[in-house]
Parts: sequence; C-alpha cells; structure tokens
Amino acid sequence: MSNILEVKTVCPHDCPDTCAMIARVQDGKLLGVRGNPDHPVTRGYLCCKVNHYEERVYSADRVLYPYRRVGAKGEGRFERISWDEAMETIVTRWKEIIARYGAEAILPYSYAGTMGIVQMSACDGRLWNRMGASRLLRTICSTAAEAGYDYTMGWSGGIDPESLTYAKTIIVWGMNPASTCTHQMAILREAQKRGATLIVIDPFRTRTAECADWHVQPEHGTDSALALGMMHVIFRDGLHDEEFLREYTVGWEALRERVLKEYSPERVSQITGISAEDIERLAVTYAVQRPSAIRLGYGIARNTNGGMMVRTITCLPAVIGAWQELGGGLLLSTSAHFPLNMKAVKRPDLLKGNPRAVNMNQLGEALLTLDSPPIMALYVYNSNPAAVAPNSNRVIQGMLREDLFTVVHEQMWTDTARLADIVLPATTQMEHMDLHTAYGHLYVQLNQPAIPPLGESRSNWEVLSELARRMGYEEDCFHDTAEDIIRQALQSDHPYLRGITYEYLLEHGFAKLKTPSDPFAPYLHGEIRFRTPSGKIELYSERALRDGYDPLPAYTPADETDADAQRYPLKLLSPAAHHFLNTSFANLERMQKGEREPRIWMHPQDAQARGIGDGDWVRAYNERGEVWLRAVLSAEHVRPGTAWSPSIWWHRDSPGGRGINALTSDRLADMGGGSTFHTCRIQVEKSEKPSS
Ligand SMILES: Nc1nc2c(c(=O)[nH]1)N[C@H]1C(S)=C(S)[C@@H](COP(=O)(O)OP(=O)(O)OC[C@H]3O[C@@H](n4cnc5c(=O)[nH]c(N)nc54)[C@H](O)[C@@H]3O)O[C@H]1N2
Ligand SMILES: Nc1nc2c(c(=O)[nH]1)N[C@H]1C(S)=C(S)[C@@H](COP(=O)(O)OP(=O)(O)OC[C@H]3O[C@@H](n4cnc5c(=O)[nH]c(N)nc54)[C@H](O)[C@@H]3O)O[C@H]1N2
Ligand SMILES: [Mo]
Repeated sequence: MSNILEVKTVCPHDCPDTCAMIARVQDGKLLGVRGNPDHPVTRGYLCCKVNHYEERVYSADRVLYPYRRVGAKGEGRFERISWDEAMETIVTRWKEIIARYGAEAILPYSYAGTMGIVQMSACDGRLWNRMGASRLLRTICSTAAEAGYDYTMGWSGGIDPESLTYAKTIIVWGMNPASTCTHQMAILREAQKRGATLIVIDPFRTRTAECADWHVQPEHGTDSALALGMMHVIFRDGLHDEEFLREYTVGWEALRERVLKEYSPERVSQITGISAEDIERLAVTYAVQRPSAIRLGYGIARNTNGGMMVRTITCLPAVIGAWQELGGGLLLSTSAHFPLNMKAVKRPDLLKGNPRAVNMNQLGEALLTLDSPPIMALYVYNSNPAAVAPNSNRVIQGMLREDLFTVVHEQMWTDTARLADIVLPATTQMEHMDLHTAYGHLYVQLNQPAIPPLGESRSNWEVLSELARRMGYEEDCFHDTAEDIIRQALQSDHPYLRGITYEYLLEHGFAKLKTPSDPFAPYLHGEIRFRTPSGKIELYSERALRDGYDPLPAYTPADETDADAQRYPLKLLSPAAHHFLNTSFANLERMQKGEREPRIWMHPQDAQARGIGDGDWVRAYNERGEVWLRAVLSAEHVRPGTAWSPSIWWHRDSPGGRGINALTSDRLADMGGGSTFHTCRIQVEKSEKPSS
C-alpha cells in the first residue's frame, strides 16, 4: 500500500459541480479516483460518469500519437507521424493560408472539453488573438440564458447553491440536476429534508421531477407565460413586495399592469396546459412559503424563445423580494463571482483589428458559405463539433471540403477527429496541470497532474504555445508554463481572493472565495449594486427595447416556422443523457450500458397513431436528416406531441451512422446568438434498425 500516491485533482468537465477529486496512483498508473470528502460540495462522492475515470483515461479510443490522414477525407485512415512533422505541416499550411487569404481564413473551434483556466481560457485567447484568426462566438451552451438574465439583472451572478438548504420553496426550472449535476441535487434533497417543497417545472418527467414534491409539466416553450401567470396571481392578491419593488427595481408598475391585463390564470392555462388552479397554487406557494429560490437551468434556454423565457423567469424573485433572504433568490450560474485576472490569462491586448466573428452554432454554414475569405483551416480542441453542433449533416459536409485543412487535437478518436487531416494526441486532466473556477459553486481549485502523459500526448497549452513560437510570435506569454498562467490568474487585489495563492492551493487543493458571507447571498450586503444601467433590477428594460425586444417580459411562442408543422408534427427535446456528458463518456462501455441504446420517449397516443409499440425501433426525421431510436412509450413522461431523447450518442455508435444532431436546427435563439437544440420538429415512423 505504501507506494500508492494520492494526488489532488479536479474534474475538468462541463458541469456546474466541478468536483474535487483524489486520484490514486501506483507506479505512474492511475488506479482510480474518488470524491474529496473535505470538499463541501463534492462531499466525498462522484457522479456515475467520473467515478471510473481510469476507464476513460485508458480507453481504447485514446489518441496517443500524432497522425496524418492517408485515406479520403472522413474515411478514417491515418498514419503515425512525429510531433515535429505535425507541427511543421501545420505551421507551413497556416503561413500559406495567411499569406493568400489573411488570418481570418483560420478558424479555431473549441468549447469546454476541459474548463481549466490554462487548458481552456488561455488557449482560447492568446494565440488566436495574436494571429487575428476569425473569432469564434462560443454560443452553444449558455449565451441565450446569460443574455436574458442580463437584461433583468445586469450580469449573471446568482446565489450560492450552499444557501439553498435555507430555502422553504425551491423551483427547479428547465433543469435536470439529478442527471446534470448530482451534487446540486444533494443540496436540494437536504433542503427537502429540512422541510422545503421541491417543485420541478419541465415538459418531461426527468429523474429530478421524480424526486420532487410536485412536478409541473407545461407544454414545451411556454414558461414565460407560466411565470407571467404567477406574477398575475401575486400582484392580484397583494403578495408582491412593494417596498423592494419601489426601492430596487425599474418598471414594476408597467409589469403589474401587463400581467394583470394579459396573463390571467385562465389564459395562461390555455397556453401552458397547466390548470388555472395549479397556476394559482404555484404562485401562492412561491410567494408565501419563504425563503423561495429558483434553480434555473441552461437547458430551457436552448429554444428560439429561450432568452425571453430566462429574462421573464429572472423577474420573479424581484416581484416577491426574494433576493433579500438567505436561501431566497435565483441561481443560474456562480461563475461571474470569480474575480480572476482573466485579462492576463486571455490577453485581449494581443488582438489587433477586429476579425470577423463566426457563431459556433452555424459551423456547417460557415464552412460551406463564408467568403472573403472562406475558412481554409479549422483547428479543433476541447470540442467534438461533428456530433455536438446542430445540423450535423451540414457540419460534416463542411468538414469534408477537400480544400479545408483541419487539425483536431483530441483525447479520443471522436467523430470529429476522424474527419481531420492532422490528429494530435491530448493529455487528460490526470496528465496536466490546471486551475478551475466553477459555475455551480464558489471554490477555486488546483488540479495537479497525477500520472505522466500517455503515449506522446501533450496538453492544449503546450501545443498552442509551441505553434505560436513556430509561427514566429515573440511575445513572452508564449513561453509561460501552466504554473505561470495560474499565478497570473490569481494575481488580484480583490478581497474574494485574499490568501488564495498558488502555494495555498498546492497544499489544500481548493479554497472558497472570501465572500462577505458564507453561504453567499450576493444581494444581502448592500455592497453589490445591480449592474444594469439604472443600478436596479430592470423589469422594464430600455436596453432590451433598444436591442429590438419587448422592454417588458412577455410570452413569445417558440417560432417553429422553419419546419412544416404538418409534415413534422412532433416537438423533439434532446437534452443531457444521465450517463454521458455531451459526447464525452459516450464511447465507454459502462456508460453505454447505462444509457442502453439511443432512445426516444413518446406519448402512447402519438405512438399508436403511427403503429409504434413500446420497444420498437423508429426512424425520426425532418428536412435536415434522419436517425434511428428505440421507442419508449409513457403517458407520464411526456405530453402528447412532444418527444424526448437523451443525448449525445456518437455518430459512430448510432444505428444508421447519425446521432441526434442530424435533426437539430442551426437557427439561433432570440438572444445571445444561442443554440436552439430543443426547438426542433420531427416526424417519426416505425422502422427496422439499419445494420450499420
Ligand atoms: N449527465 C450529464 N450531465 C451534464 C451534461 C450531460 O450531457 N450529461 N451536460 C453538461 C452541460 S454542458 C450543461 S450546459 C448542463 C446542462 O444541464 P441542464 O441545465 O440540466 O440542461 P439539460 O439537461 O440539457 O436540460 C434540462 C431540462 O430542460 C428541459 N427543457 C427543454 N426545453 C424546455 C422548456 O421550454 N421549458 C422547460 N421548463 N424545460 C425545458 C428539458 O426537458 C430538460 O429536462 O449539464 C452539464 N451536465
Ligand atoms: N442535441 C443536443 N446537442 C447538444 C446539447 C444538447 O443538450 N442537445 N448540449 C450542447 C451543450 S450545452 C454543449 S456545452 C455542447 C458541448 O459540446 P463539447 O464541448 O464539444 O462537449 P463534448 O461532447 O464533451 O466534447 C468535448 C471534447 O473535448 C475533448 N477534450 C477534453 N479535454 C480535452 C483537453 O484537455 N484537450 C483537448 N484537445 N481535448 C479535450 C473530449 O475528449 C471531447 O471529445 O454540446 C451541445 N450539443
Ligand atoms: Mo453546456
């Protein structure tokens, strides 16, 4: 036993929990990981995905060496090359492309494969800023929600999840924490044990809904109406907090007038499918059984009306003055509370000029249609766009362009890596160093490497800083080590970071921000003004008006005009699968067993009308593509007209060779350039499963 080392690591994946892990290592081999019992949010356990991290680290799908494509594009035939040859090939091609088309012809594509300050943030900034490459708008996940929240609150800082145990009413709205962040779920369950009523608002009966005291199941995309109906009842019955509204908000009287006139429980019932009595009960519970908190997810925002839904829901706490109580308020994200020195990390000062921006939700379109200059080189890391971006067929068609030079830096032979010209091997979190903040708690954490890099793998920053040097960029920052970047990130006079140094984190692994209270209730202390132009919560927003939106919260139906509702009558939601993390983990046998098969939940009424029985294979299709899924029939889980498919299976592992995003649309949300995965129309028919 004595030669087993324990190393403090951090889960790097895109999840609010950002767990503190302890890796067990023997002779340079990872034996396993466990949750750090000292971390107040991780609490000594990990989710089902990360619990067997060694299976991911040593997966047969790992990319271990640099490769060059030898077959046709997308055929998947590669030969090993040296790092030196790979780097020279890339730099030579980039220089040619820059000379002929300009640097905007190069597009980096990345998201949150790791959320580290070094391996994500520094990598997303420095080189590409210096180069003047096309800027990637990283909009696939959170920007619609953040934009909606911002109109109301002026930024996105929410309450400390650890304060939720003080709440007596918690509404989990458009979020499925039992699957997407199990440690937030533990807090909600603790609150329930202390007497809180847990209400889940979701068109699907999720695992979270099954843990709730009450599942409110509205028609998909109608949540703004539901929130406005709640406000109607609250104002009508005098349950609003007039003192708070007068002091801290703008436009409350206009809002009151609107909801009293336009959003009666009867009308809202017609829109949402929730009975008027339930709307009344929901409103009264929320307003009276205090403190009241809302845990709002990003899932709900991935709709064509997602920004307005979030904008509207975010107005509710102000109406009842919920921000003034410990345990009250709203949590979308905590990430805005971390005062790291991100300018030093990302180096926006290196950017000269104003390169064009490409929305990552429209990658296929960009590759196929952008001109002056066209995209001639794509550099992918921390993401698997062939499978995660909407409208996959279009993305794949774009990546198959013969004249496009694609480099993919990956840990795994993903659908995207197989479409590359050059594939580079990436280290996992067990093999590199990083610093982490979180979007579901307030701890800063340091990840130390537990094992040496597998094969010839290298970290993102090692590769991108070397590419920068080989490009001839002479700035000092391209000589920084991971430790240098971490020290720069922590360099700040902000009181929240007092005592949180590199040395402290080396020893302790994590530290909670030194906020004025713990648990942190950001609007209880008077030192944070609301960050809107007026300094108040803007129920009426001049900014929204200027940007072309209704200045008041409103119900805007999901706009589904791109599909013929006759031909594609079913609404498809394809949110996070319990055992996968987007496409990460979806290649591992243990996780595939948990998820069983690509599946679609349907209402028995919709199935019967199509001759589909429980367990039948179906073909789901629209004008963008087709996928095969196993039908699960349930009258409790979905309303008639809606279908639900947990995502994201790899194309490689999907019958017919296409996963769910062959169906989803690359149309943008109403705000923030966000994705619209859940505004998707399909038709479904019974069909044999294709053999491939
Ligand atoms: N196991 C697992 N965990 C994950 C992920 C994963 O893929 N798997 N992904 C990670 C990432 S990147 C993110 S961003 C988060 C996302 O985590 P969540 O915010 O929980 O998002 P989703 O699970 O995508 O969607 C949540 C719910 O939104 C519902 N929804 C969709 N449209 C509407 C609507 O109009 N109204 C309402 N009320 N609900 C709606 C869906 O039915 C779904 O149950 O999870 C992270 N954690
Ligand atoms: N239908 C549907 N589609 C969705 C969603 C949905 O709910 N429904 N959710 C959307 C959301 S919320 C998001 S955030 C996106 C997520 O999209 P992505 O961020 O692309 O998420 P992953 O599928 O986890 O892919 C991350 C990839 O990064 C790689 N990686 C991890 N660490 C490193 C590293 O250190 N270096 C390098 N080079 N690579 C690394 C992993 O191996 C993995 O292949 O997907 C979106 N797509
Ligand atoms: Mo996400």
